[in-house]
Amino acid sequence: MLGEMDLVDRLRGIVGADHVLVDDDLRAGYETDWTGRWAGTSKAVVRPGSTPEVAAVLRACGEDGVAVIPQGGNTGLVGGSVPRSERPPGSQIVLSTRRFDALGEVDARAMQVTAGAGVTIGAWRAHARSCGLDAGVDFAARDTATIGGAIATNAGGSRVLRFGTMRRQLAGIEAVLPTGDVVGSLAGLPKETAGIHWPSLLCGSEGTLGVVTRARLRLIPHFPETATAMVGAASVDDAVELLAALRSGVADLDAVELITPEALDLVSAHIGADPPVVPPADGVLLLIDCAGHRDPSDDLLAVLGSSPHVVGTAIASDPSRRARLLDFRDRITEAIAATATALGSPTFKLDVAVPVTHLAELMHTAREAAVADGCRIIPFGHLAEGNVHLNHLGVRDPEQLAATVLGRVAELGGTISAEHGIGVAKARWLPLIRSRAELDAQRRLAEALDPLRIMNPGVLAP
Ligand code: FAD
Ligand code: LAC
Ligand code: ZN
Repeated sequence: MLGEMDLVDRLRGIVGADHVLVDDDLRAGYETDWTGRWAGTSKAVVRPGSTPEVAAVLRACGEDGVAVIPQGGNTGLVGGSVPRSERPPGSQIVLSTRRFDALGEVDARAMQVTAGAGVTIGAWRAHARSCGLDAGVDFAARDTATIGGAIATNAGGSRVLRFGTMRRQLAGIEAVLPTGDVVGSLAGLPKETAGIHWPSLLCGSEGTLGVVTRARLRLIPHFPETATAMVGAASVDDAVELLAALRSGVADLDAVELITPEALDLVSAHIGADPPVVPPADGVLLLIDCAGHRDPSDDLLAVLGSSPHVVGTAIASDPSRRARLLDFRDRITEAIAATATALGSPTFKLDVAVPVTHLAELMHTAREAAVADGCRIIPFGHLAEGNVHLNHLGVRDPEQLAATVLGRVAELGGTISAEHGIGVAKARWLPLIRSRAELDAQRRLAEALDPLRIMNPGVLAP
């Protein structure tokens, strides 16, 4: 074991002294997560600027048995991107990918682009749009969340219904294994059957198997004609019926999102705007987004007009009115965070999904559990994937609340992590949805790739 200064000095030698942050105030922004719930102290924040530098950093940390916490935009909501509070500061570093911010030229013929792991989702989208194309993944943290973080968490967002999660956008990957070996390809072949497919293995591994440095990303057509609707439904079950009608009747359907009255109240106050549709008592709102080469309004209106499940509609196709409608969905998490800050206590977040048929039952369980705890619940989410984000303010007994809700989710055939990842926040509940055999196999795989066990300790590990 080499001394503390030795490792910091060697890291300075690898990435340059300016990119090894050791002062408390310089490290601070990298050491607390977006929610304020998770924080820890590290020996240093290291910011490599090239793939060989990442490899050398991982080798140096391996030699000293120092853990590496990969970090992109630090917008993750499950505590996986910041140092562990229970570990000694000297035993862990943060490896920030923010300097991997290069975007290659758009390959219009292949409809692909190569992006550094530190490129933001918003920059990927803007780059694609500047060439008449678009990005298939989008979510509210777009201007901070990175390609590497989105791959590591297999991020979802609003367009999953049409274009899938981050996994489906991946045509190639370059990553550094904990041993310092570089794997993957950025050639972007649409298909290849030759053993391990690195994008498949690494996507969703939450920084436990290696550091993603670059990715070859698929691009989608840019659909300039849009129609967005805010619609009321009398119940979650009615909303699910309407979802089915939309999926079969609207060819250019991009997103069907769920806004509950609790979320609507909060976001309306936060953005200072009244919603054009008020949900019926015990009902919900749907935010429906369509985009096509031709105006999708007629298709959308035909389905909404013939559905018995619609109670109130506002529709917009011009960009500014559409953006105003989308804000009621996009800015809910921000509104919840502002409320939590005002209350001085972080939100207790669950991110669950069940088959849509069981969504109403799950929502009922979640609301009852919140009443039993005495906390305030703000549910919302991605209706098309049966995915609700359950946000609890002022929770008294998070363990009991989680046991009730996550236990029911598992019974209903759902998942305890639809898109945010397991991180450290959900690790203890992973056995609810993964068998002992699956968890053992996952551990053995991590040990094989990371024999010194330096990558993101505690994440994905019950
Ligand atoms: P970080 O937070 O830095 O890291 C997340 C995880 O990935 C950590 O475990 C980290 O160790 C690992 N990691 C990061 N970079 C790398 C890398 N290069 N190589 C290996 N491992 C790495 N998520 C959704 O899926 N859908 C949404 O709709 C959505 N909306 C959000 C809205 C808001 C307002 C906020 C704050 C978050 C939202 N998120 C959403 C969660 C979050 O933005 C995503 O999980 C995102 O993918 C994280 O990206 P990041 O760059 O911030 O990653
Ligand atoms: C959203 C994040 C929180 O859907 O996943 O807004
Ligand atoms: Zn979400």
